[in-house]
Amino acid sequence: MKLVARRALIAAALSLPAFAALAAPLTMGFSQVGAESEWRTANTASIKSAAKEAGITLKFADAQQKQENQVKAIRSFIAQKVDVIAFSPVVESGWDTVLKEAQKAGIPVILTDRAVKVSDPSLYVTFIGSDFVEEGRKAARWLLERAAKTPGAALNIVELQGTVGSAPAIDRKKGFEEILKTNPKLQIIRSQSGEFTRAKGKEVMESFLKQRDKKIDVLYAHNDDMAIGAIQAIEEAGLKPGKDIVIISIDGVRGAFEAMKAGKLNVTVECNPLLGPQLMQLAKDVVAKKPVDKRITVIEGVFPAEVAAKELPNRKY
Ligand code: GYE
Repeated sequence: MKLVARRALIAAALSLPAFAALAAPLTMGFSQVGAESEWRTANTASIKSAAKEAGITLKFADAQQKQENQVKAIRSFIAQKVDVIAFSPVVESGWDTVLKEAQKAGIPVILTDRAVKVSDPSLYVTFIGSDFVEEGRKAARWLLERAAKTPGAALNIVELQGTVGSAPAIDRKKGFEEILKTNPKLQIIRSQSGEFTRAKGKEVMESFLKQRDKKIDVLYAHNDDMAIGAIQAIEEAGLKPGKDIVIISIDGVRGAFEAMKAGKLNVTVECNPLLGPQLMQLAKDVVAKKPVDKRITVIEGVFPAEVAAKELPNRKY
């Protein structure tokens, strides 16, 4: 074919509406939980940079840990007719109505990081995130192994839970208790929410330490930020974190590795926040109506203090 004729053909193809629709960048509405922790900051950065890289137009809304703000954001994404909605639900329940609205508008929904409890699973296409129950089990297994070195010794555990009603708080408690049950000498004596933040973690730990009826041997925090806040409270109470009180937490953020290096935290169970690239690929597949798995999990490890110094330079968040 002559060059001129080929050019004419390409020009005609480019003006076809179907072609234009294919070439148009995909728009994603993303409702984030908030900015409560180091984990969340890394997660947000990963989503924003991956969207850019994938050529996806991202409409990003921070819900400041409030479900009502997430519902508002999702409704506004529906009104703006985005191609796909992704969100990390702050709590598990109460999503049916707004997800039905998205379904009615024909907009697919992808869950990231946290799961929901809905009456109809077709209200979302897929869920990508960690297995929080398994993270709780890993935390307890580490403790059981440590306790096996002093057989028969009783250990009093205090627990700092994440946001009330959130999937990671519910599941990390469940997984931890499931394994803990196998050694009745290990007992949770107090358990309260520290809302996944340093400030609240510190405040709740202070109140645990004030109740002097029982000695605290172990702290299990559902995330590193609360553990870091609690470390401060423990030091202010004149105790040595990591020694007088053994501390176990979850996430594996840089701050936790630094605390382990300083001997103040004993172990962190990894929870990978870098979900952006996978999420963008999923969004493209979902919009293109390719089949995707309903549940996509992330593979993660456990890092005890002994490996902290060696691992720290490799950490990406
Ligand atoms: O562990 C915590 C954050 O949902 C996995 O939320 C996430 C949790 C994470 O605030 O640090």
